[in-house]
Amino acid sequence: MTDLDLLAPNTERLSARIAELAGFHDSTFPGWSREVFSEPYRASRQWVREQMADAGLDVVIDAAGNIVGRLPGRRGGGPALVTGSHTDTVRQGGRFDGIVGVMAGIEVARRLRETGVQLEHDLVVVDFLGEEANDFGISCMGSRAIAGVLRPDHLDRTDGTGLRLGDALAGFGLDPDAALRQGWKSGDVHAYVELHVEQGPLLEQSGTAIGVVTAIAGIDRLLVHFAGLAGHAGTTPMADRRDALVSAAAAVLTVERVGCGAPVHGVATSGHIESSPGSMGVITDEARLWAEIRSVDRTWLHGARKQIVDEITAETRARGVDIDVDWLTDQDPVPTSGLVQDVIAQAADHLGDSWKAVPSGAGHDAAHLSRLGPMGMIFVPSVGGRSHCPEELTAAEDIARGAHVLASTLITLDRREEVRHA
Ligand code: HGY
Ligand code: MN
Ligand code: MN
Repeated sequence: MTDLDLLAPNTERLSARIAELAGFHDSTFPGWSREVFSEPYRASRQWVREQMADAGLDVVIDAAGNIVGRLPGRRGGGPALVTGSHTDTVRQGGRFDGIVGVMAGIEVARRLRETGVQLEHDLVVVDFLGEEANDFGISCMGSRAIAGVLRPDHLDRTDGTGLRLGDALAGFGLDPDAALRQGWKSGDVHAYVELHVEQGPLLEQSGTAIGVVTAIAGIDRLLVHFAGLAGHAGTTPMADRRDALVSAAAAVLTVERVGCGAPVHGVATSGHIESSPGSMGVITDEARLWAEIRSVDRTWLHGARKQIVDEITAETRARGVDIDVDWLTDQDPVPTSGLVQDVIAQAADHLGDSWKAVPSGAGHDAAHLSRLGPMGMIFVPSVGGRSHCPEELTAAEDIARGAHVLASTLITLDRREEVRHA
């Protein structure tokens, strides 16, 4: 039996820990809600910290709230093998998105200690703070800080209540100013590999066990402000109206039409509309629309940005409504390391798992970690391709299979002197 086989995860333990973490959720919502800065999230961070310590990791919480566990390697210090993901959820989310990557990383640490296998490089397992899209419009808060791309203007973003992100971080016991300065150096990372549920249908539809991720989609999120003219819904002739809500609704259809026109992987989604005064009998004078476009194809993404703004602006102004567009994020697509892809595929082959190359339509912390070193991602199937909903589900044996491929990939990368940032 080789080391690669030695590190098979304890499936029951891994499954039980994932279920235990799901217990930290806001039960006033259907499904599983553990949004960033929420009380269930605060309580869960202490539990994750204890899990890491119990697995033999030296744990620190950095200024941005990332939980960073380190298992010293034979060489001690130097570039580390890094894995991890996030444990925050979307509102009414599921039990596996992100969680699987953090718990599998902790399970790898446990198996290293139980088997006595010692790595050359330190193993670092990270639970990144606030990966999900949130009311501040800034996802991947913690991994941006680690990658050194969390900016002062990000901290000035406010949520719907006017709370600044910087103040929310401080209220969570963190140090936002220090978070701006805590970026890791590129020499800190030998390689980064993240296990994640696919959140889409490709693996299940093809009956494939492992996804070797080729690229992570770029995500551009926008907030559109519509300013019309309030008036009486009963006496104002239709032709004289400047209805902000109608303009926002037309914009929702334009966003959908742009997404449907993508010749390659490209999608466009409207997530939320707010309107005021929001009363029957009153023509809406203010509306706001939050939307996003995503693609692994940079050219389409940039073209879609322009197309959406041009078309929404033209149709809004034609209704006599004023418009203002704020781009909240402009995250370009990120290719994964070809070398890490090959190592993941070899590990799957060695373990007898079917695999296929797949793009990630979802965004991930890995996109930011790729600034620090060679990055790869391993997907396991999502039942029905569902995610970001209570029905999100990945079978325990599929998670264990992914954790085993993760362990084998890390061991193989550990033995390579240099993992080219290819
Ligand atoms: O929204 C996403 O793409 C990821 O699940 N945070
Ligand atoms: Mn995720
Ligand atoms: Mn997610």
